Amino acid sequence: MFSNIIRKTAKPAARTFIRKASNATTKQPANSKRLLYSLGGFGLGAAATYSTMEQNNTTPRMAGQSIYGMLESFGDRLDRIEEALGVGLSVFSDEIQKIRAVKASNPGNRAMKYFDEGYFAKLGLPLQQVFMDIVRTGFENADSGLGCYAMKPDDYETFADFFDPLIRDYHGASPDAVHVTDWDISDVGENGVLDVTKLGLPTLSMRVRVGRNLTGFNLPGNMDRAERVRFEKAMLKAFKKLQAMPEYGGQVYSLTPDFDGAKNPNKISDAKYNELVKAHVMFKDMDADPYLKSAGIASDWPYGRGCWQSDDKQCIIWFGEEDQLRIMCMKKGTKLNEVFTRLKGMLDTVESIEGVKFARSDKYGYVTSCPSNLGTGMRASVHIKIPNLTSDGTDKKAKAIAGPLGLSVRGVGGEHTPIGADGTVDISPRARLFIKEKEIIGALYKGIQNLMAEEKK
Ligand code: ADP
Ligand code: DAR
Repeated sequence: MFSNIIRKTAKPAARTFIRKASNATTKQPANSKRLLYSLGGFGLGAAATYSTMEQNNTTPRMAGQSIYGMLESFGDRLDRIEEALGVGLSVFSDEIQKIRAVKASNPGNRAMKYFDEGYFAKLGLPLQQVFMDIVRTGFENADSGLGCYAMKPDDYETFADFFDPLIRDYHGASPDAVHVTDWDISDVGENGVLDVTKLGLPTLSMRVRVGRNLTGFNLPGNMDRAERVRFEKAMLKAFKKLQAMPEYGGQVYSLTPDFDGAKNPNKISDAKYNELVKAHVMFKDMDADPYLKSAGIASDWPYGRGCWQSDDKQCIIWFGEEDQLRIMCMKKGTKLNEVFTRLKGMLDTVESIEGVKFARSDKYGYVTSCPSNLGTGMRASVHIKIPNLTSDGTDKKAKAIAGPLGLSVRGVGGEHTPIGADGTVDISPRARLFIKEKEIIGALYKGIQNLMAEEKK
């Protein structure tokens, strides 16, 4: 009887309590659990005590001790049942059921594939709450390929038993691979020049972006509105430095309605926002991405979201998207190395600014929200017309050809968007981790060459 009462009344309260406790600390799972059950048990004990007092005409103290003692021993027995079953029957039983179902229905969903109930049961409540936040996108979106986003920069270490095999599976890496950072393209292409005119191609829209996250802040999935605004304010100092440099200058475009009631000097209108999205300068409202939404990355929209763009429009820094920062260079041209090298210069400038320290892992290089972006965080892309490979109006044939060439195909609006009516697609190397930056830009050039050979067949 009590188990049902506890489960029905204490369970939602428990979930709220754990979420708050796990954000506050991940250090005393046992204490939080005791506190959790005691709170739940105490509330019920008070109610049961009152009814017992009336029936037995006893003093509150006597009645309370007998009921409370009973609830406490019940809590201990529930713990032992959970341990015996090797899984938390308490506040996460609904999630565990969903995980079991997706694990069976979608074997390609790597977060579900690598979710181990015995491992989860041993984590303790606050870490279990963080871990559920990490994999929520996976059990809420069964078709996920990864199905997880880190919540804190050190999650890849904290939950290494889960993340490491998942990462090496996705990136096709050996158990002992370690990421190496190297931007030196002097031996790539023709002495570092990668000119698509050599491939018979005209001017293309070229873009190289990296995801970066600062130490000292949660990753976007775990930020609340206050932290998102605090992050934006911290980045304003960095943007100010860039604005003072002639080679950058630039303008901040912010979506944040206000700063705790104070006017936001960089706030833009909806019309300006839509104009910037259309120009591929700003990112789309993330609420439209179910994967990001499940992970909490789209929460508190539009607070703490926006971008800085240089005077010449070629350098852009997003803040508040899937990663805290997306730093990119984009221009129309034929030399891929130009956007690559300009980006490297901007990154060195940004990282030299006081207070800016990019989160890195010894094993995985630069830390990003999604394991797919770890390492370099780099996506190097071109918009290119392939009317033959898209003659059916879809990206199906193009993806079938590009996949084995190590290339991703996206739409003209980026991830999860359709291809252009004229057959324009966004092509980029898929690899981000256990590959050097210089190799990615070289792979883009080689990928374009191979894809165009298929297009001409
Ligand atoms: P990300 O590249 O950061 O992973 P998306 O794929 O959604 O995110 O792309 C973000 C925006 O950048 C979209 O508007 C997309 O069209 C634009 N974009 C990506 N590559 C290019 C490119 N080579 N030229 C112009 N715009 C691009
Ligand atoms: N749909 C998610 C996204 C993975 C890669 N794209 C990112 N990170 N924007 C998945 O797990 O498949």
